[in-house]
Amino acid sequence: MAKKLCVVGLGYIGLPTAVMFADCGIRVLGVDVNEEVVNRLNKKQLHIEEPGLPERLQAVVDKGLFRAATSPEEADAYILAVPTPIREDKTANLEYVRSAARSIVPFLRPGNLVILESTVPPRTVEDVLLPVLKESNLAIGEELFVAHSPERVIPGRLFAELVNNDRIVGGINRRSAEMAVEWYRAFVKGTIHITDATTAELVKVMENTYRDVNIALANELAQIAEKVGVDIWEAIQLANCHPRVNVHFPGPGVGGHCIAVDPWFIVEQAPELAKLIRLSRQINDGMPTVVANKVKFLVQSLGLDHPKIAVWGLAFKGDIDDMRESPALYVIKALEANGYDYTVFDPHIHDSRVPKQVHRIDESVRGADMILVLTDHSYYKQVDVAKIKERMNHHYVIDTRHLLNREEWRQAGFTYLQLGDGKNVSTDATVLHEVAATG
Ligand code: SAJ
Repeated sequence: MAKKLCVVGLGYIGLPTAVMFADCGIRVLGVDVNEEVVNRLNKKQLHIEEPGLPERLQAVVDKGLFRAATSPEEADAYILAVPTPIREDKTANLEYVRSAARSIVPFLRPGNLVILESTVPPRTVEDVLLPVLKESNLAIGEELFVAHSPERVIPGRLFAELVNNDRIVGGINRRSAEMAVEWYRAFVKGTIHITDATTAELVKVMENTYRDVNIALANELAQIAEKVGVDIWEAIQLANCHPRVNVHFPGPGVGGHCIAVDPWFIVEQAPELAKLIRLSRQINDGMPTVVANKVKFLVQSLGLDHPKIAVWGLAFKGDIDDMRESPALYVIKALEANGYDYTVFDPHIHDSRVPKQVHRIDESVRGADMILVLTDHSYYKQVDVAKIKERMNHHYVIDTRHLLNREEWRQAGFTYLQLGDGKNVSTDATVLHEVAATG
């Protein structure tokens, strides 16, 4: 009989992971508290977008290797892939981890393995998960084996990364880690590194913190570049020619449920020591305001009484449909607070909760004074610039992502402003001045 795996949490990580195991011939039960998601998955309908997922889901449901349910069952191993949101006070809310763990306790049997994949503050396995699992009355580490193996995949390239990335497996003891490695061997081609659970927890949040701190540095440098008359995008390209330098890219802020959140999990454990980490979070969280101020400056320079802004992008990064913690949401709030009229166009997101969303690019720019690029979707690079221009009232672009072809837009008659571009701003400022003067 094929081995059976129960994956609790069928979101961006749990579902692709479950499908991946099923694809390897393992019988997988996916569990989610959301009944609608469960019903849809059993009908091979998806609630998330990820290249390769539709085909894979269809195949494993058809083969009878994957089904979804709202409660767990007995299995050989359990993977917990539930959200770990952050509270208002920036501490981790581990309630989903606790309730997922409680939900499997009645089904646990000697020899079972429980793997926590959710990103958590260091010590969560030891201090939060194990106390719940002890309620099974199984001897932890002898009858019940427990590991933390953080997911490290990037949305949009998830399946390739699930297979090819190295994986960290931290066990509460050696046997737990070895058992987890045996499971992941089913599809992981990267190296699987063994460590203890707490180290694995820190490694995961360290990786995202490294990225956050580096993005904060890029955002700070972008603002400095504007001040000293340098194009930050050119400067980064040149700096990165150095073999040991990898400056990250500035932008409207850091979104997603990982990089914008995980550094706080370190701050929570050592608030007095995590100074640089906290400051970096604050710099990145301040970027939507920096962007909104740019819009305000342009509106005021042009003397527009009723500005209309075409916002391009809701997702937190390019070519995905995820808007969790997206900086775009904060920029939009600021535009609203300033009383500006705007439309939002994102080819990947159709969400009725988002106000003023339009579903066609021509609608987004009709009567608009400026385009504000907030997400680096490839779609925006392929638009017909001349047609866009025809529909607009004034012709300005504020590109916070260095996404569009500046020369093409300029030649078409647009004034093109980029976040961090202090070199070309002077030219633009002259144009702004002229436009303002001629009305
Ligand atoms: N961003 C910048 N500048 C950059 C890079 C990114 O502003 O130079 C912004 C993006 O636009 C986005 C945010 O940062 O808003 C995060 O995007 P990302 O592509 O850096 O990362 P995520 O959140 O999609 O995925 C990260 C990845 N972690 C690392 O690269 C260390 C991924 O491997 C993890 O699996 C994922 O977090 C996670 O789940 O923790």
